[in-house]
Amino acid sequence: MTNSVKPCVLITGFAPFGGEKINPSWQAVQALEGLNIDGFAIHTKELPCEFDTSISVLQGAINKYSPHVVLCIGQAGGRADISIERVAINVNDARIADNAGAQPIDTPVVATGPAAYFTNLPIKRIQQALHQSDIPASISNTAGTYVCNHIMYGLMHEITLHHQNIKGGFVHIPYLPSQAVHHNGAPSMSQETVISALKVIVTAAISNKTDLKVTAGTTH
Ligand code: PCA
Repeated sequence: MTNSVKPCVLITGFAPFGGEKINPSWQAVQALEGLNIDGFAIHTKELPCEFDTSISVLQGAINKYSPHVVLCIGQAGGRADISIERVAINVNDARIADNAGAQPIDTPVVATGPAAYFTNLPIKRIQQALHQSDIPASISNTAGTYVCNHIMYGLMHEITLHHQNIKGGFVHIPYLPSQAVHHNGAPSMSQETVISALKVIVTAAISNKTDLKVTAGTTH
């Protein structure tokens, strides 16, 4: 089953959706294919922006590579910084149809699953490492209710059931400048900065240190 003896990291990005021509997550993620970061090989996979198939495509890549760390990346148009997701909830509530035309409303991701899963990545350490690299980043307490929340819930469910040694989580990124020009006033981040951010996140995720006890809490 394991065809990769060297330790590795699996990073996924999504296909474009919602009328966009590109998805900045896959644009950045594919630039990391084949890199080696601190002895970990980087493998990448583009996931379909579809409720029905995204989790099985992710499961296929996990089974293929047996990664130590799985990082799923997605576009969050309108967010201004790298947003490190803390939690995924067991709800699909689609504002727009996905790329297969499906628009689930208030269905569970996993019928028998718990209400939510937390990431097991050291999110505060990741945030600190990004800030030390001068990259704006924050902890997010909602990954939304669309395909990104769906994939994060699916990932953490898979880890909980079958791969408890894997560290996994989800990161949302802003529009690229080339997208933001079509969304009046929307914030953006350059691809170069996003690629640097992904490298910083991988380094922090594989460091195997426990998380920091620093607040990233909000009062509203
Ligand atoms: N962003 C969407 C789905 C795919 C993506 O890149 C989301 O935030 O749910």
